Amino acid sequence: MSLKRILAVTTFALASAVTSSAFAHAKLQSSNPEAGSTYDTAPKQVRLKFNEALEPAFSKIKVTGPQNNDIPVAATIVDKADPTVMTAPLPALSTGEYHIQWSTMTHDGHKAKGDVTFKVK
Ligand SMILES: [Cu+2]
Repeated sequence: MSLKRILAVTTFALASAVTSSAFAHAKLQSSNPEAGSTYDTAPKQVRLKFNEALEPAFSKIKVTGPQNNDIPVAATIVDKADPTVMTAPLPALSTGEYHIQWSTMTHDGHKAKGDVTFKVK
């Protein structure tokens, strides 16, 4: 093979590897509170379930409240028994709209983030 040919093959292989691993990014499968839901009783915890194991050091749940104010969340915990789940305890929430902003990293080093909005009656 010529050097040019080797380079072309190598580049193609690398590009394929990058493309296939891109599908392995963490995807949120379910959340509690659920996106778009309104609750009569304020939820006491955020629980997010992903399709892949999460890196605890890079996994964080942030919550903002009705006035875009930060809602203090004591800690984000990646479940030891099921590392596809992260949770955070919630303080007492009053009426209004809340945004959960999550960020994480899977074992392949890919980062992902997203948010979930819910309301308390
Ligand atoms: Cu990935």
